[in-house]
Amino acid sequence: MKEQQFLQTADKVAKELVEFTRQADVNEEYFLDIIEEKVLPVEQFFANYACAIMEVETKFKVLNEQFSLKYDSNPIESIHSRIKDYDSIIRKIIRKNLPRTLESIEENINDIAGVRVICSFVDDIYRLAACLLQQDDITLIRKKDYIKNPKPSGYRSLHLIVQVPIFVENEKRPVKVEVQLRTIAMDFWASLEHKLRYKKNISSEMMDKLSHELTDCAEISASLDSRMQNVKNLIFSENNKQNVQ
Ligand code: 0O2
Repeated sequence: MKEQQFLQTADKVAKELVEFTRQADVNEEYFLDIIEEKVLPVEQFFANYACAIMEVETKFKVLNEQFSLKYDSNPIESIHSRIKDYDSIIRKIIRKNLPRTLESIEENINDIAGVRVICSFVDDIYRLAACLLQQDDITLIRKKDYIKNPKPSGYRSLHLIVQVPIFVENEKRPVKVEVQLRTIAMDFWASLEHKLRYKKNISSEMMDKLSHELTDCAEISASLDSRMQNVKNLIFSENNKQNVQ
């Protein structure tokens, strides 16, 4: 999927360039120079992020297997990854008033590569995050805990910006990846809220009312997570008692 997204993005950039050179009526040699100078670095740029996603996904898959052996349950329900599309990157760079260069994008946009890990329980989120961060090739750049401190909208998730090395020929490159860890309930709320937020033709009074309703729903979802966590804790402690007897 992410390889497909990467190819679509690279293809779009290449087509735009072809169109530009066609309209500018430049010769073939000049066109090939431009491809080498402009298109190949863009392709390499996105390929680095696709590789970094593979690295981080593999780390979570390995942790899932190990947890399953140790605790007899899989902490990860699913993993979804994406590369931010070219238009969104450009919109973000314009919004932040940053230079429109690959170097500036690489330095300032932290969520070009995104890995979303959907967990069963809240404690799985913190355990997985701790295990990822203690790996010696992972560097934590930034952590935002929207579970302990939810956003005013009600949004909850643990966000980590990490740097992971990828190995290209003889070179090692650090690449940033945004990891979002959430429970099924947090993901359910965030996905629906995201869909509704972009609905148009809604009056501002109605929008206010709906925002309050969505924040209430987020609290219900948080309470569900907390009750499911309690059920899990009770089952585990009962199990442990039985094993001791
Ligand atoms: P997409 O396509 O979902 O990835 P920064 O990257 O630091 O400049 P910011 O705003 O500080 O930007 O990042 P933040 O708020 O820590 O995380 C942004 C991402 O979190 C969003 O990505 C969403 O995925 C998610 N998110 C944050 N707040 C909400 C919310 O209220 N509702 C929902 N549904 N999701 C939220 P993007 O950029 O929207 O794009």
